[in-house]
Amino acid sequence: MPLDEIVISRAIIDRYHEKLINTLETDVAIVGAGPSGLIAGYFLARAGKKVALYERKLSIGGGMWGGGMMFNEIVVQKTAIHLLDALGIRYSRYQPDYYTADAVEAAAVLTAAAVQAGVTIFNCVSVEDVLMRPERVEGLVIIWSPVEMAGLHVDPLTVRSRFVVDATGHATEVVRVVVKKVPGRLNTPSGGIDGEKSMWAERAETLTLENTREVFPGLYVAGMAANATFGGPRMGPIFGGMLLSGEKVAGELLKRL
Ligand code: 48H
Repeated sequence: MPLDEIVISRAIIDRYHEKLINTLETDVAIVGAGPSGLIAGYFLARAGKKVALYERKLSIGGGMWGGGMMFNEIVVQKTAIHLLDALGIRYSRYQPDYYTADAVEAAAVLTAAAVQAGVTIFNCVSVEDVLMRPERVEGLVIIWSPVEMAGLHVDPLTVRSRFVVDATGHATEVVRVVVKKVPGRLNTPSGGIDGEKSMWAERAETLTLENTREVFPGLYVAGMAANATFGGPRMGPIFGGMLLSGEKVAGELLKRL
């Protein structure tokens, strides 16, 4: 039978439509497909929760692909090695407590693990606002990234979720929206975004984990966004804290779902 271009188009439209409809209401909506968002999604989906993950870029993996300054290797400390083992990401020991992994393998395997666990990933989709009921985040407002990039005046769509995770990295974009619209109400020392501090790897890795928590009812922060929100320092191209943060936020949410 000759291949029919219209069947090909119909197959894509039908299948994508199914994904969109199935995720209009979810347990958890994650914003940002960097290491923390992906691993959070992996653990939540593996526990049977319905998870959608929205990523502005065409590529999945956030800042992981580039390693350090585009030297595409990442460093992971011993405390997070169990996560590389769980996912099947290969690594080698560099010095006691310092392990390295190929950044491309890490991003690719993590992405595959999340999708195969059941996370529905929407790439090229930007989150521009939240669904808010008095004093609680209850979902997201989404738009095609190319629409956002072109500055077109197109209204977005809305998805509902029991919890939202801001895993947008340094930008901490979801929290920024909440602060703008409901000023001074975050669960941070200042009530606002305390802001990312300069490099201090040891302290940053510990604080990332501590700062991974609910910052406004219904809204959790994970990964670099957790430090940016609570005023923790940056850590450079060491990724254990990001992975552990994703694991932690999934664990916290599983207690509440
Ligand atoms: C949809 C969005 C939106 C939006 C942003 O930066 P990431 O890799 O995030 P983390 O926190 O998992 O990992 C941080 C790590 O990569 C890093 O930068 C480190 C360790 N830096 C240390 C240092 O010292 O510099 O991924 C976030 C993702 C990106 O892919 C964005 O495109 C995406 O979120 N994103 N997606 N809607 N509004 N905002």
